[in-house]
Amino acid sequence: MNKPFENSTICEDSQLLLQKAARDQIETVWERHQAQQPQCGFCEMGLSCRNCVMGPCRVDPFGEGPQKGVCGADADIIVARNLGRMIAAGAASHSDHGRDLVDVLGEVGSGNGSGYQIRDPEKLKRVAAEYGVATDGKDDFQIAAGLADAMKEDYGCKQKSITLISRAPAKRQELWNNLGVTPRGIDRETSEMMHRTHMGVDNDWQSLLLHGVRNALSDGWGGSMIATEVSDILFGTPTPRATRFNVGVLAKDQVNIIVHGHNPVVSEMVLHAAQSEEMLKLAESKGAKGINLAGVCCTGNELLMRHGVAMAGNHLSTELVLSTGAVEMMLVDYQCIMPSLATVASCYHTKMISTSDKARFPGMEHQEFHPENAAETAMTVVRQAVENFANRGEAFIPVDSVDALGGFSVESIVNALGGSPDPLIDAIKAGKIRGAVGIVGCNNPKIKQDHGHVSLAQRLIENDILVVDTGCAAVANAKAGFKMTDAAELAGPGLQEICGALGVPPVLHMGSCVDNVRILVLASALANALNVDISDLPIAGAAPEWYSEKAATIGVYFVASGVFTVLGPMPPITGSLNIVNLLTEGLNDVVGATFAVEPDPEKAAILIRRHIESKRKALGLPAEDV
Ligand code: SF4
Ligand code: MSK
Repeated sequence: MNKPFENSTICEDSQLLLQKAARDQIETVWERHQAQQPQCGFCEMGLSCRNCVMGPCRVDPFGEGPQKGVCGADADIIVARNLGRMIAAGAASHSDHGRDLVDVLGEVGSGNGSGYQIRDPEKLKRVAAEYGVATDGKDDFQIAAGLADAMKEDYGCKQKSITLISRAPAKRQELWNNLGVTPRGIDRETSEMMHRTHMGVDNDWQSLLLHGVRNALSDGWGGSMIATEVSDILFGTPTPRATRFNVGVLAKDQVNIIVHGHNPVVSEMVLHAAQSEEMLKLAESKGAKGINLAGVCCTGNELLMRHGVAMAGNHLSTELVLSTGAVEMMLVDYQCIMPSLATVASCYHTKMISTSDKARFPGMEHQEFHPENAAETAMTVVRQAVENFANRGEAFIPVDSVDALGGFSVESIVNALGGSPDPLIDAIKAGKIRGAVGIVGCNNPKIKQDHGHVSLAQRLIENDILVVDTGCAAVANAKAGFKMTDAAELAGPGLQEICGALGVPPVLHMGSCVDNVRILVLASALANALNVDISDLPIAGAAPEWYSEKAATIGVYFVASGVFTVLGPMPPITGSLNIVNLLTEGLNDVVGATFAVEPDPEKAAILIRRHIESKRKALGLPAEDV
């Protein structure tokens, strides 16, 4: 007999909590997705436009109705403009997150960042040197102030190109220069995309897409890379550490606080407050055995990477975590936070707190965090959470958590390899590891929760392909048990041997969504060591369950950096065959990599294995037929 909700999710905790949510009459993302059926076919194909009020317009894909919008834009132009705006929104989101961190770095440098510190002074100096910021005779605070100013320049348009693009292999930089897609300023490229897609500006679909590449690169090698580097400087560069996953990380006898969103600026402070003597004593006085801070989505991944904080779930689990009735407070910052959460929380005792001026939610209490008040505000909200413990009704925590290892920054991977990428390269050359794949991105109710991530990861590791992952994919693979060191038993013999020798699992957690840039840096290190371009490496990317505009941008900067990338859900481009052909074939001649779209993870695994073996062959390494 089928288990209830097994068509919605492969996760036992989600299946059991969906039953509980149904009993409690909680509406979830799956029901709302069902209620939207059938979704608009014009929009799914990218063929609708509402960029001006002569419209909205749509182009008939069957050739019977209108073939042009009121302004005369055809299917190619409309699809390209829509995709361009999607990339711009994704780049703006991650890069604005990066800017918030740069602001905190600047405040710390000028002595106003109460509670924030420089946790990785060595990285501060290393990145400062890349930016040409003088460090001799200066203390960490002066260097931080100088680096923050230099990074702010990257957001504007005073330079010819953004600074960290120099981390890419020389051949890749040259290719970007020749194509005219080297990003000039982070904000500039996003702003220019909005300009180009205004009615009557850029009406050449190829030129629009080329700017989409430049815009995405401004995020991948700009805003997101700054976000990751500054997070490491302020909060520490991750090192491997033990942690736990799934809704079983909630504690029946403790105050449970969940952090949700993306920016560690808030969650780091909440963690410190939750660990303070004062709050622990208060919790004890209220009959709780402690304060249990756990995460969902990427702000949770940030804390996991640096502190081993446990993760209760990924994107599609966020409502279900609340339906346990065991959460005293959920604090949110921004991105991927469903507006429905406050409604779900209102059915239980859970307090919902929004913390960012730029992300407000109906039904949530707003407690704004700024560098100068963050430490104090964190204590205030944690106190409220502890006081709310007395209001908890019956809690339903239906599963035990799964153990895992997280915290694989590029630095910690290189350390695990003994200080250089050479052992990894030797293992790839010898064929013990066939190649490496980054599995990234979200959940999407169009795909059974975690099925895409987990099935793909399983097929890859059993074929000796090392998997690195981030974001909600990383949570999915950890829930499935792939991040325990003994998960190496699930890998093929070559990967198993390497994992055993290094004491690492076959799937390495590299962090949050902005941390996809760690994968770019690792790929560059491998390419430089082999004296080839990234597009020559036996590597690939996959976003099996993506939903977000940010994921679209990540996909474009991966491909533009030379990484073949397989998407699960189809992006809204099928209204233009020209654009489908360019993205899935033509880009190979332009950037040496393409997209593929394959929702079935078994077939996606075959596509990726074929690609990896073809790259091995081209490098003169032993290759197999797939
Ligand atoms: Fe219609 Fe053109 Fe306006 Fe778009 S920009 S809504 S296609 S008139
Ligand atoms: S949180 S962008 S659902 S990975 Fe980064 Fe998850 Fe995707 Fe949000």
